Amino acid sequence: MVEPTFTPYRPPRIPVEEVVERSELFYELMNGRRSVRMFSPDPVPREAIEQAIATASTAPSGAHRQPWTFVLIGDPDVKRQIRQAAEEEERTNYEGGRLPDDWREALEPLGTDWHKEFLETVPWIVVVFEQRYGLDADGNRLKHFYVKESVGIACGMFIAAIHQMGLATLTHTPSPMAFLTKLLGRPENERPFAMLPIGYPADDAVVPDRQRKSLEEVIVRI
Ligand code: IYR
Repeated sequence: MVEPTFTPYRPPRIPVEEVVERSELFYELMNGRRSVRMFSPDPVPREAIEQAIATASTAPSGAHRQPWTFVLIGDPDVKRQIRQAAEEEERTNYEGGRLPDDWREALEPLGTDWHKEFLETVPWIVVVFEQRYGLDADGNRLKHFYVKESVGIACGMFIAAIHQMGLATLTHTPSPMAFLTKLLGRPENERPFAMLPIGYPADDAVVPDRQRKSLEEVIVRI
């Protein structure tokens, strides 16, 4: 039996007169984010991406197990291998008939296809792995809880951290992603969760002309 221990939590208190304005400012910041597929090759300091990973790792997680690993890739050769493998899978999806009709139709407005040039253009790729269970130094298994929920929240925080630096990313899930486990040499307790290419958007970047649901469409007040 482990006794719980507690430590004081005293974040600076924001006066109630300021909370609405702050909620608006943060909304404006985040509403300016778009998923980007057209990147600039301009360099981005490694430190900035590592700090964003540190931010992501502050996410809440089931039983505080933090069941995530972030693989940070800057090596052009590894990026090329990732692009090749991702394009091979996506070519089978788009041209080999592996995409179900309803999925193909849902993607049409995005104008995506099997070409993933951006995987080589970007200065950085982060591949997020979920740890289905923990492994200690002796190889003993530690149970993880709410793994997908925890890793999803961490990815959301990572995406927000990237956006607030004025950088862009794409939540990319080349399907299936199993090739990433082998290519990046990850252990058997980890599964690829998402791939996030990161860089400045290209000067001539465009994004699909799509609107977000309004607040009224997503909120239920009781
Ligand atoms: N993984 C494919 C297809 C794709 C799937 C969804 I869901 C998207 O929102 C966009 C693309 C690809 O990356 O092209």
